[in-house]
Amino acid sequence: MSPNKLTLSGNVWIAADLHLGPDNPDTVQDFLQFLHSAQHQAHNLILGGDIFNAWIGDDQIARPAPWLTQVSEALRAFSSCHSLYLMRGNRDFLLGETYAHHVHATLLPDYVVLDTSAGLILMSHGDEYCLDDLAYQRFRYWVRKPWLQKLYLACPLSLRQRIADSARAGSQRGKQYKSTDIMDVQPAAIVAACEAHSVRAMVHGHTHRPAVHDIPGFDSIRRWVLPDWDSESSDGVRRGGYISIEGVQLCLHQWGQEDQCQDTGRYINLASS
Ligand code: LP5
Ligand code: MN
Repeated sequence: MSPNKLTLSGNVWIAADLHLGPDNPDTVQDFLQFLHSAQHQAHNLILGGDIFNAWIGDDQIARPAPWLTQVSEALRAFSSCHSLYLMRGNRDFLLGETYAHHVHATLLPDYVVLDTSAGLILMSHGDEYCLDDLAYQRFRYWVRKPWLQKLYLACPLSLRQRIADSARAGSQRGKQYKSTDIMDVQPAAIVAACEAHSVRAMVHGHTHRPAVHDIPGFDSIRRWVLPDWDSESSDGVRRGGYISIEGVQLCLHQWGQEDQCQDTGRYINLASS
């Protein structure tokens, strides 16, 4: 099996952009509830990046915060009799094999072609397709350098936390001056990725703009964007959801909204057409 191909039998649930952390207690509780539901309905669960709000290294599991203990125990309970897969995002690109092993999960590469009952689907976190966001692509270029990650991970956890907080603050400031367009995926990059892997469906997260899109001019390619999770807002509106793959049907589920379901038999299998 190629490292970027994953054959999944049975139902698949995919979620991303949970942003779990000490400042998001209600979102953590919603995720624990979601995992409980997934136990009874999904054979496979893929968490597609930005699982954590800022991951500063696997070694934090040596003395985990209570919220992380709760999440890790729930993930281990799920993976004790289901298949669990973790993909890294731009907030948790430092997730490693140690944590994956800790929760009995498989760590996925930055993109993977899922071979599912609904056909072939290209999946990634999605940040790598935001090519117009040059500041971000520069950031991504440097923080993916193994030597820089090694240098960072050699720092005390307290210093790593301060650096992460600084990066988060820098990011929040930077986004204030960016147009929403450049913080979305570049359609041409999506088409190129789908054609490179002979697939007609992509699932990604990162943009926090959940929807099902045709690509302009390429109506045979469909892009599914995963919901971001946020249950902390004072107005009580909870953001969140997931994509399910059952039989030949893909469904986008968002809290408080109608499910968007599509029978993928028509277009998804480029290889079989
Ligand atoms: O994350 P979000 O949603 O706010 O915005 C993202 C892009 N920003 C990022 C930065 C992350 O939020 C930072 C997470 C910290 C993780 C912990 C590890 C920290 C250091 C590891 C060193 C090996 O991803 C944002 C995009 C937006 O998505 C939409 O796509 O626009 O990109 C930017 O804001 C680009 C900025 O230039 C990022 C500036 C970060 C400051 C870097 C200083 C710290 C580097 C430390 C090096 C040792
Ligand atoms: Mn992201």
